Amino acid sequence: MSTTPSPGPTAVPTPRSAGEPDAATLARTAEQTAGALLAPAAPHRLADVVPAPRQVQPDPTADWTLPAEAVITSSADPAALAVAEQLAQLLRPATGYPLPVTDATTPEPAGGIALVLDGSADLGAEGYRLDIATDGVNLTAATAAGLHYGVQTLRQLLPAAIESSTPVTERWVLPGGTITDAPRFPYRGAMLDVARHFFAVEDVLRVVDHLARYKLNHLHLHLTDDQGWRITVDSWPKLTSIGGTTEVGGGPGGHYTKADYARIVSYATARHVTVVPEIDLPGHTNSALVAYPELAPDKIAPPPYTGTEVGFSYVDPADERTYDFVADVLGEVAALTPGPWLHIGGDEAFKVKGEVYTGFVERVQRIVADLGKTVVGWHQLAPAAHLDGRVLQWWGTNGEDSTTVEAVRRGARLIVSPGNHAYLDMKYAPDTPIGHDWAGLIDVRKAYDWDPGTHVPGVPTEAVLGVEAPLWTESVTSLADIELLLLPRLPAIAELGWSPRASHDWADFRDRLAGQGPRWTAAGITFHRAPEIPWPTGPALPAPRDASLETTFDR
Ligand code: TNX
Repeated sequence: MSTTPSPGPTAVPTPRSAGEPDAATLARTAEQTAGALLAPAAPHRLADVVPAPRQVQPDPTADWTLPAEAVITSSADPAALAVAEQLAQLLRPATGYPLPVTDATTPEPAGGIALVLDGSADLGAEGYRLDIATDGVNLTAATAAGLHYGVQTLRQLLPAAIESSTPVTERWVLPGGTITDAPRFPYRGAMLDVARHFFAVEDVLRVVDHLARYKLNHLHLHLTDDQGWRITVDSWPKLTSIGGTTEVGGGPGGHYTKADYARIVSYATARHVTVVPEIDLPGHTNSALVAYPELAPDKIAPPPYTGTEVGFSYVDPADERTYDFVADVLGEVAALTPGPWLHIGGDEAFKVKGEVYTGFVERVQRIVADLGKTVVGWHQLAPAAHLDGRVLQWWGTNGEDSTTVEAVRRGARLIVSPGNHAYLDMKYAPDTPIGHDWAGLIDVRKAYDWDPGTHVPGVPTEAVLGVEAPLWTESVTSLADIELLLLPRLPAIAELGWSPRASHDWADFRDRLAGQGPRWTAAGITFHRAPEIPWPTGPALPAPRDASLETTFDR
């Protein structure tokens, strides 16, 4: 924490010299004047990061201010350069600085930010080391992913105004010291249900941004459900032309073309987020049955469904045509999927029981394996035979689950999404305007205070691949709704996935989380002002740059 006292309200003198100063001189004068007046220089500590870093060594003598002429250098590797360019894009709007990006073959200019890929650095596949010193910033990682995570940390260490989309006058100080960081779990995700309500590509990209900000690395898209089918399948075109035209509440629905979907995947990939597509089978399939009645057990098209009940629909497990359908759909989805996972749902197929259900799942699991992908499914898959690598997504609300424990004993790994802690569609409080409460209310503390590593009794931490926060969208109709339910709980789940268990501390988390509020405000992001979080009061942003010439600073 800087000890520089705040100067308080002070009038900035209007610069006047012989002749009219040009715009550049005016801007520079304003910046210097403001730089001298704005304080405190480093309003937060090196440890004020969400999720909490593994190791933080502050050096209060080593604060560094980003100069207007700073250059970002990067190892010549294209993926590292891409991270460097993203860093520049994050910093340019608010600073107004040019921040050119160059590869490391050019001599490193003094006082810049250097991104260094160093395979010999003992930082793991996703770790990084961030050194902030008086002569500049060095970010080191073994992979571009590690650099990306270091950039997210660096971003949070700058003043909140860095989130502004237009230039503001601010001293862009980073607190000095070293952060050495790496995640606890390899799988850290969130799910967006685009089936109950459809969301435009732009909305999904914005969700990817929120994930990336908190070092989450998987976006699970729930692409199909009773109320709508959202992804083009060329070999079964009516899935979208008919099945895609409905949603909860009777709205128009919609679907992603393959080009749309590829755009989501490439945007996510560039932010080190792996997309996990889910085709929910054999239940949750009414929209497919409307389009193709031949898949229905009675071969009669059901009416389109726009309500919110679950568990009534299923594709016919006794008809070979169903397996052609599954193979075609999963084949086309796999072809759009660079990541290793294919999620096959499996939840709430109440009308497909016992051996018929497990037989169906076992066939679908083999189809996935033959496509070279790894099966993920809701934990209802547990009784089906094990298949190498298989991952179960556990969404229970009661820790006891002997069927899942047995599946883990046979080799399954677990993604933990407890309905009563990680479900982002649960209300925060009785007066939350949207959301459910079937798994209880989830305030921020409830979202934070549990341990994915030990949550399911009998499942060892080594079998836990990670954690995921699902957002079901029966009651969610807009981007603002999505953000209201995501923030501030998504960072809580992100911290459970990333930070070492030893750092788990509600009071400390609450204070660090509070510091995110002004960032969201500055970025125009909706969030729930949870009453248990000490959100800072006062303006989120300093004055816009132009106004700094004649305005009064009141900070
Ligand atoms: C249960 S969780 C479901 C979803 C609903 C959700 C509402 C799970 C695997 N299935 O179909 O949307 O509850 O919270």
